[in-house]
Amino acid sequence: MPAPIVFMSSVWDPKIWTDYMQAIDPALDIRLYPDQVNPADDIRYAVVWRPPHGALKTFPNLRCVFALGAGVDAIVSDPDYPRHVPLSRMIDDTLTQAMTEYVVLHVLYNHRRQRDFDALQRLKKWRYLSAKRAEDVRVGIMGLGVLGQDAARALKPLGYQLAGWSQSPKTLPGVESFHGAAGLTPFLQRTDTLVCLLPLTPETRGILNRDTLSKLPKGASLVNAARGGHMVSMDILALLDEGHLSGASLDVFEPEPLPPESPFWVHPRVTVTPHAAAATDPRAIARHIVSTIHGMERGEPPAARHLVDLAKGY
Ligand code: NDP
Ligand code: OXD
Repeated sequence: MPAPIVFMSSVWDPKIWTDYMQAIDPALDIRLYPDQVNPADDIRYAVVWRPPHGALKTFPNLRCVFALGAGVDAIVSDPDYPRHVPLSRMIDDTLTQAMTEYVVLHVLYNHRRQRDFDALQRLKKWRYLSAKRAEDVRVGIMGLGVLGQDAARALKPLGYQLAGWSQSPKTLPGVESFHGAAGLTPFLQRTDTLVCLLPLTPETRGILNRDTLSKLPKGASLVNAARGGHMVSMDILALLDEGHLSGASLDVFEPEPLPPESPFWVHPRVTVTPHAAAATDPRAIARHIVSTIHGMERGEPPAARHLVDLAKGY
């Protein structure tokens, strides 16, 4: 009998994922949480996106949890997460490429003043606005992991001065590396366009606040494609109104969906997208999950590259 798998997501339509998984292996026994699951079921694997806290601990024979995305904050923040169970997250070229496209688009959008041109177009005003040369624009990427490194790689040929901030130092060609608490202020002080690609952890929650963003040079712009929980929204709105920030491209919010009354929707210097920077390709996820389950059933461990460090929370 194949090992039973539980699928838990209140956000995604399970059929998309289960169909792709069962197309690869029709024998997979996938049960939807909570309706198709009994406490007595010998559930071995869980495929999850924002699972209800406390739910995973009810499966004593769990061998692996698969996150349907790259960010695992909604899973590791569960105080009852069974910490002996490996958590595998999505690392996939299609996801990485999509995020890189979003970052390049919005770095250019802010640098080339496209928000201003869009406003002028609405007024039918033909007006030239100058932009700095790319080589004079300093882009700083917070988070130099899978996504941050690929974004840096794609921005490099455009000529930007690049730097990144991470927990540990990095050696990446053409990217100045800053790290740790001591590296944050000098990193911010040299950054004209700040791109946030950090995981959301207790250390990074609220990191985009008045104190940190005030260290950016006046007129800097912000691109946040990581998590809404990184932002102190009122601080960002105030810094935009004061002109300290010239613009913000925001893909993620807390809560999501962004409520209709949020000032972000209508702020003239803010570009909102609905957590659309980098959706995961369900076929790629299905291939990864099914091949990992097959390997684990043969006694192989899940691929180390995908494993979350539960102590670090990402
Ligand atoms: P990784 O885990 O590969 O990289 C995280 C990076 O952040 C690492 O460089 C790490 O440093 C750094 N970091 C973590 N904590 C700190 C800290 N306290 N101080 C300084 N640096 C820190 O993650 P990914 O690149 O795969 O993904 C990043 C995030 O992007 C996800 O967690 C998710 O929230 C978001 N995301 C958003 C999507 C969207 O559609 N908007 C889609 C996919 C992901 P070090 O390298 O030293 O460990
Ligand atoms: C992810 C996301 O973390 O889509 O993969 O936000």
